[in-house]
Amino acid sequence: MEATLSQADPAVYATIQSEITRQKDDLELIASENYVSRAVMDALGSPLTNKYAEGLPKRRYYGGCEFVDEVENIARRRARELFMVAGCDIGVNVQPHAGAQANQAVYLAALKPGDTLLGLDLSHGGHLTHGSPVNSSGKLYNAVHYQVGADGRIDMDLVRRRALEHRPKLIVTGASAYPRIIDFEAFKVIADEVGALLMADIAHIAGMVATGLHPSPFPHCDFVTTTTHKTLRGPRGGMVMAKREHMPSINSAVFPGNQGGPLMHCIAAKAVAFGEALRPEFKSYCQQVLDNADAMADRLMSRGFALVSGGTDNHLMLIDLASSASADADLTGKQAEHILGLAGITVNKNTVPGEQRSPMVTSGIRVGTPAMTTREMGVTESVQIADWIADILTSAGDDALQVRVKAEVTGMCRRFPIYSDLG
Ligand code: DSN
Repeated sequence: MEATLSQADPAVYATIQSEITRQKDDLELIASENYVSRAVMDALGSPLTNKYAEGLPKRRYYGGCEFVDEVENIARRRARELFMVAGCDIGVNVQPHAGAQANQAVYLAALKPGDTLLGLDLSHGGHLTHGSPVNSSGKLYNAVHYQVGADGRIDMDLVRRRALEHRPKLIVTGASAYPRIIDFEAFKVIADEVGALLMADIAHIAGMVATGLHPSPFPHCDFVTTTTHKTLRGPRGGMVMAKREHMPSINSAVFPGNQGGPLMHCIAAKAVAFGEALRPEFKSYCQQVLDNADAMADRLMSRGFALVSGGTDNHLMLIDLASSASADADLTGKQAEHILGLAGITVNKNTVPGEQRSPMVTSGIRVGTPAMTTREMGVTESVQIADWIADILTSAGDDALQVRVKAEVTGMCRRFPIYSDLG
């Protein structure tokens, strides 16, 4: 019972050590990833993982919940403080295990099987859980989609036309690969015109919303879902917020509708992360995330790369390789991800609007600044990173260049260390 992980299970311990080294020495540019604080990790690794606590604080199906009740209430209180706007009373459920479960809970609360939901097309920046045919949201519900226009921005006229044509019960806004501000107010006008409920999935932009650097979905939206581990920099997990009148149906959709016992160690870690996000330093961090993305986007464009929508307003950008003057026209997202990975730069391949290739190949890559900014890298480093990306993508197959860039990447990462006492 008292043996440490290294003593009890050297095989698992070794993989964790290798992953710590990878996180320390490689440049993490996956737009949905970040580095949590040691305080968040301490909560995650705590004995709260042992506790069953189905139900809500003071209304549990198990005994011994007095302390986990307290921690869940702290998490709910802090989340409300982060996302509440004046004059709009909201409730919060911090139990969803992930963003997908948060979205499922809203659908279960708002829709019946066969009802229509209208969301952003996956290949135009949407998410699997916004009605993809391979996800339960596209199997259980009649999912229809809107797209971005030729300028790479959500086409609000098309959203309105689709809404008038299909009369959805729920309109879903939010994205997982969309680089521009989302106009929640404009969505609300359309939702009201067709009598639809409105949901925003702010998983990617939650940090900016919490700090006022992106417009809030409240009071326009009925439901707001998020993950807690992207720009919000908390543990992996999800959360649903809703206007107060929807909370009874949201709470029962989370449990018993979708989930069993909540993960109380994750909820404690969410509470810690929300506390961190309420501090003024977190707003400075989110502003730096935006400044870094802006600098990186500008440099990539000046090096001849085409970005979907011609730039970014947020923490991410999408390089459209097929439209980039500088990239080899045949270079796929899969190949780009691979050769950047060899140079210690981690990104993900991503579909782009009008995609001709499969999601496993793609014509684009998604690049984001939340994790590198947590290391305290700034605009100078962002420009250097953009140059490395441009060098690698314009010289596919140049092994010597990959080796040189990899060494420089490691050097930069060591100047901006993380988890100094680990690994
Ligand atoms: N996998 C997340 C992302 O990378 O955006 C969304 O679920």
